[in-house]
Amino acid sequence: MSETVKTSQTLSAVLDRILTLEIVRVTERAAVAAARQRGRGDEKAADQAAVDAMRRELNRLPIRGTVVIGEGERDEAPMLYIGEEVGTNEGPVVDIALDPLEGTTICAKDLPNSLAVIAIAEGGSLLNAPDVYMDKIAVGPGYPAGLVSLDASPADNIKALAEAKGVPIGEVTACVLDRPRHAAIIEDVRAIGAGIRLIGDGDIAGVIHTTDPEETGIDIYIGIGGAPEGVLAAAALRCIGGQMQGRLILDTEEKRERARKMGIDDAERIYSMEEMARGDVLFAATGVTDGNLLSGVRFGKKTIMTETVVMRSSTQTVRWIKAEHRTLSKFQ
Ligand code: VTB
Repeated sequence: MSETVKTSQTLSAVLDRILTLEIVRVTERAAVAAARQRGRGDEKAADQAAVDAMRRELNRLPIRGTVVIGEGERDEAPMLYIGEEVGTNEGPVVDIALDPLEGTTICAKDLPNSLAVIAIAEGGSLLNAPDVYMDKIAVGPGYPAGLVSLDASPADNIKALAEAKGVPIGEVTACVLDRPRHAAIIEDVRAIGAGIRLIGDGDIAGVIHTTDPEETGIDIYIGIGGAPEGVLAAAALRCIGGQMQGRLILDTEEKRERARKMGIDDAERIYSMEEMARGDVLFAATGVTDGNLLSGVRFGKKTIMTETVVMRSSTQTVRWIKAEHRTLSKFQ
């Protein structure tokens, strides 16, 4: 058996047996810290609390991890910046994509679907994307490959989806971030009679929601959001199934230069879900505020309750973990 095979088997075993539970702790802690700031109107305080907690927990994991999607590029983020090394420095070499508080504004206003999110994959297998915008399209599992494409118009994508699903166009709902930049998409989609769920923030949740339309009422995600959130969403979809494409918006020389430094030379390239998150990927998200798929953190008299989904691409196992935490000192 060659060294490489041995290493990847070891990594696989570690991802499965150890990290699946370990990463739940990481998102749980971040979610609880953020939830203490829920509804306080202070986005920065909520984000900082989540970052501190996530970093503390990550540094206890038996990994040699590099943050490839993080709080920002080194000069703008003091903690969990892109390139920061985390973990105990023993164990497998892994790439980490994280968003300790996805939807800081949602959390500050205590609106639905803010999450603490992380993805872990073998070193070198997550797209190193700069913190720019990304054009995204995503649908859930069960459709023929290549059904939707960033090269097609939103209307054509929705028509194709309605046909594949076997429903009238009027029964399709697209999730779109509520931003002026999406006026044309919104018009295009409404003109053919489909519905739009406008969300204020939180497009990782928006993408994940396409995987369970019966529960969420969302069939397709379309529009421009953060590139880091795009890679995290791709990691999640790799585990649950579905299709996604992303294209970085590198519309200035400065952005193209930042991308080049991360190894991206083709500014127009469309990335498939598999190109954004390759190999065996673990993904976990804990609800901070209540949402369609996950309840938010609940503070009881003697317990703190959290709800987390943790999944793995190679086995497509999706675990829902409702936890009652009684050692509250751990969450101080
Ligand atoms: C999205 C969304 C995030 O940023 O990526 C969005 O998922 C895009 O940026 O929750 P703008 O807010 O600049 O439009 C967030 O809303 C915040 O990070």
